[in-house]
Amino acid sequence: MSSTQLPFPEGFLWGAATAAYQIEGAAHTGGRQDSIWDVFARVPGAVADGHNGDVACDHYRRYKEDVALMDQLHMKAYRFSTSWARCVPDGVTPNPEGIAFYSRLVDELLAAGITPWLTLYHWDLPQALEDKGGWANRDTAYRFAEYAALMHGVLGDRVRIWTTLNEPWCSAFLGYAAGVHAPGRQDPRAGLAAAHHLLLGHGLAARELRREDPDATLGITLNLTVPDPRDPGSEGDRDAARRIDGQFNRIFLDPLFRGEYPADLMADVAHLGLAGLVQDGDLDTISTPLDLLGVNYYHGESLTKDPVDPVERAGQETTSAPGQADRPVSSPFVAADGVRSVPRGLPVTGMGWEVQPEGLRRLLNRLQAEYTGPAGIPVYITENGAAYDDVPDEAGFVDDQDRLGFFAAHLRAVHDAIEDGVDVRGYLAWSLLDNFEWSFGYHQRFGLVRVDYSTQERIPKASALWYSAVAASNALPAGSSPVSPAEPGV
Ligand code: GBH
Repeated sequence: MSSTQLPFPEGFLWGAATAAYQIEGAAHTGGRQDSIWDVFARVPGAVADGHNGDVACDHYRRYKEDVALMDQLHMKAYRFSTSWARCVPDGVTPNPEGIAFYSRLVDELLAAGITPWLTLYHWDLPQALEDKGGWANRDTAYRFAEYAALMHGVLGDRVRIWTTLNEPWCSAFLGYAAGVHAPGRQDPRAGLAAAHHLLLGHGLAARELRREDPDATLGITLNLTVPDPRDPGSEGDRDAARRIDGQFNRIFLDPLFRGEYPADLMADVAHLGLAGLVQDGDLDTISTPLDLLGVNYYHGESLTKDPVDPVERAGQETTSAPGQADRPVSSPFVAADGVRSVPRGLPVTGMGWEVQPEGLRRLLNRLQAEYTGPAGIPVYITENGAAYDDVPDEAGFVDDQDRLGFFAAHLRAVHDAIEDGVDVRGYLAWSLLDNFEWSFGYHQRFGLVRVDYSTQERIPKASALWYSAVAASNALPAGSSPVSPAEPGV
């Protein structure tokens, strides 16, 4: 290895991630019934151009080809999710045919020497459970623990890394408060109830899995942000950053790692009924010790309470997807009236999200200092990646230097964080394949591998070839640009 490379610690886990509804298709095959995303996708204006996951990447049928592709790309681990609506279509009765798909997938991965990393919930609640109130109903947490035990009973002999939820913030607040994700409800009280019941479901499932399988590696994945006040000298901006930190990060981190909701958050949301939902023992269940924290990082936020001036508003880009404009949505921030995120002039991805690798280094340092370090557990990056407007050549090859640069800069930030002393053990790129990007449908492409949706042909992009070489050598090549040193967070 040349001395100009930046090596990662031995055994660093390199891989890629996907989610069931985003890639599988076969939405009405093998006993699968509607999830909340199947139903939401039928709401006019909910998903760009009426796209849905009926076919997606047809991974349900092409999983062998996809595992072979991962193998060629030197992936050591594959993070996938199991579809609750496929495995327990009515929310109560197991569907052996649906579960058998994941058994075949896991066998295929193990035969290729790829570690399966299973996520139990990546947003596809059986619609039958939503009909009974979904995550706003406490019962859903108990159904989730039953589903976890069911899946473990079939796959626990072969799957050793079990993560419960992917990004409960999105499920709760984009799904139940903002209405931009399924089930499309717009009720701040329901958003908070969903957040608590997701945490409870996580805790009940973690306890159950721990009891059945003391040696399993258990965790959860959170999407975390780096909230900075636009003007650190402004009291209003500091309060804006504190509120967003509370409602995005600490609302999950504190119950999980400290067994309590943050006092300032509870004061902010006092009028919305969260305290009344928390029963004796819930926080003990929720803080069941874990073996790892999965972190999904995309970008941070610069926050202010200054009112928008009309000229600035006119120039602001919309973040809603094409085809969504006629469907009014609410804010995911339930007690942060007047708070807004302002662009900092950083480069942006195809989603309009700012590219902010130094935020990842700061986030990892903060977690080590305040949460995972004291708990003595490692962090894994379970998602990080970018959508760009890919332009394939005649052979379908995409020379995505923008995405490659995004990965390089963020991996450099991870490397820096490790040198700072943060215990980061792996990186799972989002995503293996172009796929169904939720409300944006198939318009936004996050894949290392291009998918031609008319032929289902898979063609690795330049970023995939680069990432594969990084994984094979366990090192970043020379010339990966440094990111600015860690600055104090809020
Ligand atoms: C992840 O979520 C998902 O896990 C994955 O399925 C998805 O495909 C991938 O990222 C790409 O989108 O403007 O204040 O409402 C993304 C997490 C959380 C990132 C919300 C953007 C905007 C916050 N997203 N965030 S706000």
